[in-house]
Amino acid sequence: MPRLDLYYNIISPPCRVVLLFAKWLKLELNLIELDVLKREHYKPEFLKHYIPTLVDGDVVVWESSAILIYLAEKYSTDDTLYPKDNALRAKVNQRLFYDIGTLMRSVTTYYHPILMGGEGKLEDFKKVQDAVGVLNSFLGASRWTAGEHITVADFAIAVTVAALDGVLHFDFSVYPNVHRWYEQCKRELVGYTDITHEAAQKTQAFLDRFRAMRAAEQQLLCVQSHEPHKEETNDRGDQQQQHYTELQTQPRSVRTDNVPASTIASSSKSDDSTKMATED
Ligand SMILES: N[C@@H](CCC(=O)N[C@@H](CS)C(=O)NCC(=O)O)C(=O)O
Repeated sequence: MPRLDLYYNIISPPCRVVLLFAKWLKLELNLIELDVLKREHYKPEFLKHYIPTLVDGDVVVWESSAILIYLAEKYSTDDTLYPKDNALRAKVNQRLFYDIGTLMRSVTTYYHPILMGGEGKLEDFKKVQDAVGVLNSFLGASRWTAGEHITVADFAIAVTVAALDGVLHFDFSVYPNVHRWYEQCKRELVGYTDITHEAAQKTQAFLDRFRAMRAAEQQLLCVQSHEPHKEETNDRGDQQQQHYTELQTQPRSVRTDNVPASTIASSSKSDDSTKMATED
């Protein structure tokens, strides 16, 4: 058995995609958990900066879809997961790119202001609906997203749809094909319930920390704005400035303008085990 290191955090949807696919392939992963709020993904020993990252001997792969393809090509005996036939493979690739470039992007764009305590924009929600409508049409004539067999695309898209469910409580009833396929994913993807349940619990803890850090940051900004003149700054003021500077150098994900999209998509509030993330 090869040693496969996965740098990950279960609250991250792309990481869950890899966890689910590894279970399907019955691969044992050596899991290395990184805390993005502590900037652990910027430590010198981990130079890739993004999770999930897979290390298989000399081979390092990041981007969840690239990891799926790598694992399927190297470790699967089932050619249907990532077909060798050109036309079939093109269809699977198209589904994967649609997920990352359209569906997941629409979810994170809409959800970002909500995560920050505001409201999502109607025009962004319409883009989510359009993207789900496209998925519904993919699934109109086939059991899985790219045909009659499950492929890597189903793992990727299932986690995005689960985020839509868990975070946005999206109503799939007007997308019957998506609804049917999503229920099928929940039943058939090995480990789905356990992974989802653990993610929901940990995401809630992440959100609590995230909001506490943001509240502290805002409070300090408020204190600063009431300081009359810089020359009046005393020792206490210096300490506040230092604390503020430290907060500003917290992980990019803590800052309003830079919250990692996929982490966003993993912040939900329900701990229902059928939901992908409390997320997201
Ligand atoms: N498209 C990438 C997304 C990876 C990603 O954004 N990962 C987030 C966690 S969900 C991350 O590592 N963020 C760290 C950062 O932005 O500093 C994939 O599918 O793997």
